Amino acid sequence: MYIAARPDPGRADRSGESFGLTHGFHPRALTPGDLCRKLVWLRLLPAGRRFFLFPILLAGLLSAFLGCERESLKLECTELGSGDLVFSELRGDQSGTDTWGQWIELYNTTAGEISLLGVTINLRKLDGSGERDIVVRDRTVSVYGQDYVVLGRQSGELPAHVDYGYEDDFSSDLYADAILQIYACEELVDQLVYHDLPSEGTLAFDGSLTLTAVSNDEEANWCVDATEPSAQDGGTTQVGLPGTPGEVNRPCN
Ligand SMILES: [Ca+2]
Ligand SMILES: [Ca+2]
Repeated sequence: MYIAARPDPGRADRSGESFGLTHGFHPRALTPGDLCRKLVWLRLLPAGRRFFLFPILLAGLLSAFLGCERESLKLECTELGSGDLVFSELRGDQSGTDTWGQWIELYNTTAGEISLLGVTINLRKLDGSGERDIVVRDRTVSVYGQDYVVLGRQSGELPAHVDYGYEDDFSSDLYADAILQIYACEELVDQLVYHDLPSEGTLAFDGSLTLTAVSNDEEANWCVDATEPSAQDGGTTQVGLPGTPGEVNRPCN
């Protein structure tokens, strides 16, 4: 009795036809890429058993001979247009007693909700040193249209005013003078150059102006918000000059 070989989904050709379904099983030529993928899997087998030692060694040697490259794992990301998500307020290290912490506030300029999964904040000092990436790895973090989201230097349980904790990526103080960039799927979404991050309160885009990726490039549109906290800011339990995390900024004048 003839038993047709089961179609292997991994071997479907580019036209969508599956080997075995329409043509019966026809082994195709093994390309160097196929061989590399098989060798990578072989090298992932547990190495603790003597039985696997020889094939693993052979796979390593063959991989090196073929010039196999490890397939990179691609992080899921949200595709955004230029200016969809922009910098709105920064809170750096504070000179006095402070419990609010350091954070970066972003604003969704679009009408729709944006997932922040994979969104990356690139930080550099203005001399080019200290470059780091903060990557949002939590798929539950999103921001509604024309609303604000706060990335704070925290890990673990977050305070109420922080939506995502970035301390695992960047535990230093925010730089006093820096260039910050937002990337989504490796596309630049917004850029901000700032000087003199205050040690009392926040550096905030003028809340009386329309916030866009272009208007926030103008340093004259930013000012220090060192307003004393009110009861609504959680002033009874938090210490420091909070700025407006997650809220529209105060007007500069
Ligand atoms: Ca900008
Ligand atoms: Ca704000």
